[in-house]
Amino acid sequence: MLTPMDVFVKEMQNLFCPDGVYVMDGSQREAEKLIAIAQKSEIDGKVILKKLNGQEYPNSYYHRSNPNDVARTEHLTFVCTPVKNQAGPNNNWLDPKDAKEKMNNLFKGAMKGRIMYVIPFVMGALKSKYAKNCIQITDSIYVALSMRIMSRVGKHAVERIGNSSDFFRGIHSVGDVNPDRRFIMHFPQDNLVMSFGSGYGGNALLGKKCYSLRIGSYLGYQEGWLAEHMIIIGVEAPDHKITYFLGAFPSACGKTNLAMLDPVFKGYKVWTLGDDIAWINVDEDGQFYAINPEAGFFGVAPGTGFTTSPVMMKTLKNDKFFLTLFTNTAVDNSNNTPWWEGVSNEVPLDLTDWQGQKYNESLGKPAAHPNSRFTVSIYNCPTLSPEYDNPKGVPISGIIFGGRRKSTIPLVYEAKDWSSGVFTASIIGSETTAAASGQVGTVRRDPMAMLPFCGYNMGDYFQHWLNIGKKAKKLPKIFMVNWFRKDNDEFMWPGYRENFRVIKWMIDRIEGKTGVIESEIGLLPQESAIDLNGLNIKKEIMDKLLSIDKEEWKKEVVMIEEFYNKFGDKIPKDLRNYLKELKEKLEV
Ligand code: OXD
Ligand code: MN
Repeated sequence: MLTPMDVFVKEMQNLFCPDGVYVMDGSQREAEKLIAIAQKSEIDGKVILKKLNGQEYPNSYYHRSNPNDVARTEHLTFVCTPVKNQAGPNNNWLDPKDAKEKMNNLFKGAMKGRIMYVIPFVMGALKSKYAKNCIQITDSIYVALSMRIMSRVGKHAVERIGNSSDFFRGIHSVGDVNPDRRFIMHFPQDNLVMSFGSGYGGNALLGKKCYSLRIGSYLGYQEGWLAEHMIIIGVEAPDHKITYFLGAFPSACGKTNLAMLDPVFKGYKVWTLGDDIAWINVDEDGQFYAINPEAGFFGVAPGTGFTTSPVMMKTLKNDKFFLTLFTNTAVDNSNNTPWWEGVSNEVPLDLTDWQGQKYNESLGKPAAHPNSRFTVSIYNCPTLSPEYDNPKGVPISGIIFGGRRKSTIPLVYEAKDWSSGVFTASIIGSETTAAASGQVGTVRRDPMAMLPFCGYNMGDYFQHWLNIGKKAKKLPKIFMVNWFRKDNDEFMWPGYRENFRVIKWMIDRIEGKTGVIESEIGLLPQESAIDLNGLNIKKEIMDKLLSIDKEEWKKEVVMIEEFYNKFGDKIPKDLRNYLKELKEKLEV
């Protein structure tokens, strides 16, 4: 008897016409075999994987992508719901029938001369009732190997799926990596993603943004949970009490650094549970619990170094897991190590840039692509929380939202309660970065840091957030932070490890140890409530960091209102009321 999985694989084989089919079992032997093949195979005249210096970076390999395929392509990403307004103005939309026809035409025969890899995987710990079963099809060995780092691939997933037809279907082919024939199509109602023409992480590792966020957020909407673009950390105090936080920031705002923070204060420790995605459930007691569905980090390399991100550097240099990948960094030929801006102060003399050319610093371009990445197992992380594999997840006491803003947003403030916290998160704006193709540095609204990842109408999503708050009994506190405020083009707050000072204040708030000052936008720390011991920062700067500039906020509310208006009456009444109140307070 054929299982639904067998039927799916057969269907894919008939569609793609590959030379062979390989079903991944997740074994060590398989890993060695695939790595060996990737070292011998070429794409566009480039070997797929090159071994790096194992003394410096154990089990590490280098991959150079097609230069046209280096970031997520939001303009080519679609959410295909039966009715357009279900996808909302936050998504590109196509009719599901048309989208499937388009994709099937691209897929037809696309794997001739190639192997079709079948990747059974689980997002979440195998024993977790919150984990989900998935199958991805791909013709990219780089994608297949990356999935072995980022998720739990192999026989256990097949066993978990068994005879069920309830699994995510992710169908992927790199095609000819032509941006004119590149599409990432989501079908939330069918638990299905079709992706063609890109090998880039966010477009091709379908368990990540595509499933765990876009499809996941829709499943959460249906099933009563949340799939969020969030880190998960546990902060251990000197008395060993651990407070768990979630943190949502738009791409490349230092989320990964925060997930691995090395606190400035003695006796504190940050335990890492995840750096990108959290699935949040409310348990029988009404308490928020979060799991990280992923098993690895797909992090931005530039800016990662021993001073700024010591834990990540140790993760990259750890030899626990069998494979770490570096994509589109430069390579220092003197010792065959990956190199990127920020990993060392000096530019190596004999450097090959991310496009394979001898690097010439005088041309003023970076050697590593600004969105060059490492793909590394979470089990390599020296601060991995012992609770990471806990099937239930960890109980959440605080949610930190943030954005990258030169002005307007104070260093930190707290929302009065859950629903005003939902409002606060719904109005996040952030300057765009290199993680997505397009203009860098302009402010765009990015509610909950989910704008590119919410798989349904964001108006409905806001309502879902409000509803979840009603379902829970013990609600986490909601905070908003901005590490990036500038004065005369200089960052006012030192950031990095010093951010822990703000987190410590949050713990004091959660434990009711310190009061607040009410402002137009929320609750601000009392004078001297943030521990600045040992930090040389002027009082005027601190005052400015924690001040509200009404004139700036008056401009902000205009942008917020414009954003809200795109969603028409889908914006929940409560949120409209908060905006109205804010305008009144600002005397707009
Ligand atoms: C990521 C992103 O890659 O958010 O995590 O773009
Ligand atoms: Mn992300």
